[in-house]
Amino acid sequence: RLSLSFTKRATYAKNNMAKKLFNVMAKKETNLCVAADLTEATDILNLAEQVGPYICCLKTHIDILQDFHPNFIKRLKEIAETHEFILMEDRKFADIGNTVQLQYSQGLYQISSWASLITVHSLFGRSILDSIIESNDDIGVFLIAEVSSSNNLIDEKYTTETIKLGLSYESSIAGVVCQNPLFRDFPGFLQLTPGVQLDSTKDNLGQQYNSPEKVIENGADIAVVGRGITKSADIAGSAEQYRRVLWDACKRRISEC
Ligand code: UP6
Repeated sequence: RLSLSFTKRATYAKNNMAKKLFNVMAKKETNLCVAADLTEATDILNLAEQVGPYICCLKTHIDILQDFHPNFIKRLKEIAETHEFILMEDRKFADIGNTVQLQYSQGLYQISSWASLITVHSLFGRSILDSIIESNDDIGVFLIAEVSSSNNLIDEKYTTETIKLGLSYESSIAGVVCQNPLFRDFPGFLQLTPGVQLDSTKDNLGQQYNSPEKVIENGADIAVVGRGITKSADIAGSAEQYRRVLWDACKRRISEC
């Protein structure tokens, strides 16, 4: 997986959204995903406009918005289309199938109607994936196998079983959220790694950061950068810099790129 180009890997992907993501990454030469962890709609839209040219994916936590309105989604989708990036809702679903189905497709946010990619905890097993697929079979799921926060409770068995679960749902799984190269032999899956920053190694609430080079070395195909970019005085300049550093590191890894 690690030495193949993203265009080649698109041909191995069984999930449509993973295919799309690989192709966007190759075309725009970026493996940057920005975490838009802002609480006002206009701030997220401004951020999306500024980082748009440099990202393959914009990741939201839609439930932190103070002023959510369906028009916000409409506008965000337009920006995503203009700049060719994909929307991921980092809802980290974790419940019984019936509840997840409701959380995914109902309520204020109607996530199933706009998010091309979502994150899901493997904790509840197969039923959580069945319930999501039943609501929408054109979704790309990122399963969480490892997390970046210090002293988390995930052990090796949980991580291994998560990968196994993912492999048994190949057509719905776009990839895995993790910190290490856990599935070297499956080039159709993407490794999404959060906890990335150039200037810091941690925050004061348990987040742990690695450098862009380090996460690419650890197998990341896409690196998630939040505050490293959103707190910068020059948002676009900072996104451009992260894109370049990540892509250069990735080019060194990919022999055919
Ligand atoms: N995230 C992590 N670690 C994980 C999984 N997800 O940080 O293991 C998410 C957070 C946040 C983003 O929910 O949206 O990635 C990281 O933001 P930061 O770069 O500002 O720390």
